[in-house]
Amino acid sequence: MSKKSIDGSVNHLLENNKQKSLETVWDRSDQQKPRCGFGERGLCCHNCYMGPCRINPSGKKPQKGVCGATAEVIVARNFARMIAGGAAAHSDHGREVAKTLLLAANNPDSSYSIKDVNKLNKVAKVLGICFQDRSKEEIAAEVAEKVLENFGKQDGEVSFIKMAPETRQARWGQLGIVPRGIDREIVEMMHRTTMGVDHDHRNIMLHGARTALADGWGGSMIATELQDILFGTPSPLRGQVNLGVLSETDVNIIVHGHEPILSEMLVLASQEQELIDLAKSKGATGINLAGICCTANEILLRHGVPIAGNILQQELAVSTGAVEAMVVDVQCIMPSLSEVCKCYHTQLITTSTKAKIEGAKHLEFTEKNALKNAKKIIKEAILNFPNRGNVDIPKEKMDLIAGFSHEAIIYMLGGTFRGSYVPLNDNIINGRIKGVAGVVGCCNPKVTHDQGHVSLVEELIANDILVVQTGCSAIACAKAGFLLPESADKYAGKGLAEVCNAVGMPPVLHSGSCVDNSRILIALSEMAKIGGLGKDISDLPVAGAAPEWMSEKAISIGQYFVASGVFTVFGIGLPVQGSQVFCRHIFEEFEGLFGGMWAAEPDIKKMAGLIINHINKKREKLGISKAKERVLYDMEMRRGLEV
Ligand code: SF4
Ligand code: MSK
Repeated sequence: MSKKSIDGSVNHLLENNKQKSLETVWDRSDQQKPRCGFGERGLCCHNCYMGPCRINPSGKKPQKGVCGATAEVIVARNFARMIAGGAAAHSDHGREVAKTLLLAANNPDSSYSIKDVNKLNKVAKVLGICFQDRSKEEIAAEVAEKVLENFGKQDGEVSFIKMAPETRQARWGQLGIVPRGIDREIVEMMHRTTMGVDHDHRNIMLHGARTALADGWGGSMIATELQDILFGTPSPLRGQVNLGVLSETDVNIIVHGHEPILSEMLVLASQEQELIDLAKSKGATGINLAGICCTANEILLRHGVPIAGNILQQELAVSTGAVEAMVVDVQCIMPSLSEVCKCYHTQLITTSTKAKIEGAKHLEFTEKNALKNAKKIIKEAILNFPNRGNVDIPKEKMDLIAGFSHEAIIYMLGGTFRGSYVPLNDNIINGRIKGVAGVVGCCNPKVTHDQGHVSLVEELIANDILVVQTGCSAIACAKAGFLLPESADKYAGKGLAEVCNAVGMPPVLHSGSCVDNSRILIALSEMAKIGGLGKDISDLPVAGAAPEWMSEKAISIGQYFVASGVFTVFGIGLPVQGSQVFCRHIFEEFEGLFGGMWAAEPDIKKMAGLIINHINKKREKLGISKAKERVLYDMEMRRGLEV
């Protein structure tokens, strides 16, 4: 049997689970084979009950749905609805964060407070809110109210759009796709794609771009910026990753999902002496909090809390027998957890009114009862410790450095006095760094777990491309050891390694969770604004990739990257390949519209080749592909590195 993962901890537990007949995501993925070819190509429509309809990909009949919808209309509607789903998830997250900031500002007794005043003032400035001679609570309340308006606005534009380069904003204006209000664009996307409305695939995708921009420059950016205000802007810190972070002697609690509103409170509660004493009274040595998925990235970046694994490791974490409680909020939580938990003592605890699971214990968590309920949850876990049976904790774990918010990248590269993207742009112009790639997204049991992320990143850094990561992709590369400064000498090309060694950073920068892809948008905007690499994001030698994607959120992220001017390539496949007309539109025609376009490439070597070629093409266009080789590593440049 071929290995399901390149991660030894996964293969070890899968082997054990097979003997126990414990079903996991890989078994269920196999049971789905052969998959529906219509669905895989995006050719199935069930938007009304004259259907469901499908288009025959061989060219034979049927070539239209009952209503007359063609392949390109059906594919476009399905793709656009994925964007709407992803944008809704990220933006609803952003809304909860904004409500929490408002609570922290208005209620001094709440469990939340304003941690990063610099970031608060910065955001207030972008929003046009006065921050001089005012209390941080006053400013925060106005910031929260202003961004909350962004969700329900009918006209105008969402606030953070103005952080994009002017040329980019002008392009969006010409295309008529500046997002007006976040909820409005998502609703309109659903309306346009319901039966009998928008039947022009190009027009559908223009609004698809607008909806995705409402996510990247709206909901996701609100989530990231306001989380930084509430919980602190990440800066580099050490942590550990993989199932080996679970403890044989502590009470293990895993927090899984996306919103740090919950996980931050669990971090606080897990440090309460009273609860640590309770854990000891039950025979444990202490409390060990670990994370899975994006909420893990959030608390890793701000507190160094260890990460137990990425999305495909959630069932396996339970099957170690060492987890007293799996606490979940929203997104990427498999309903199968309930079945797996039944085979062990693990208590599955749901916390969001939006996300309940049959068989789980529900302890409602709101921003109003936050710390009190976090303590209650931790106590549940502690009381479960005596029920623990045999444990099988894999030995695999790896050190890492995370916390590269765009502010931290500026500081790393430029120091306190030269804090800007100038040194990064300089190093791209002089060719030590060839370009930057954002490698992000999920894992998918259709392909060998983690392999796409790790192989792609290895290839890119070897070619002097600086990699910025988020989500499960960052966790995969952390497990492979790429997130350590010493990996520069081991894996990076000579030029990239030289820059990394000069500033002490890894060649792969962990920037956070999926909503934190908005950090990458801000970083790219800054690079464009600084100068030397063109005027727009689409001029930069940069690219995006999601080698093992699976979620609607990934499609929304991909589309906002493309609409922001970034060449973006997805692995595995895209559910659009049933229409050549639609493929031509997003793989080719998009470049003329947005300056960025989609690509789909399941072969990771070829994917790396596409990215490297694209970056080289941009370098050539900027006139920096030749000159740098002649002046590489001269004394002046060496001095330039001493930042
Ligand atoms: Fe079929 Fe058209 Fe209804 Fe879709 S909207 S199910 S293609 S009739
Ligand atoms: S979306 S990156 S599976 S957590 Fe954050 Fe979920 Fe991981 Fe995609």
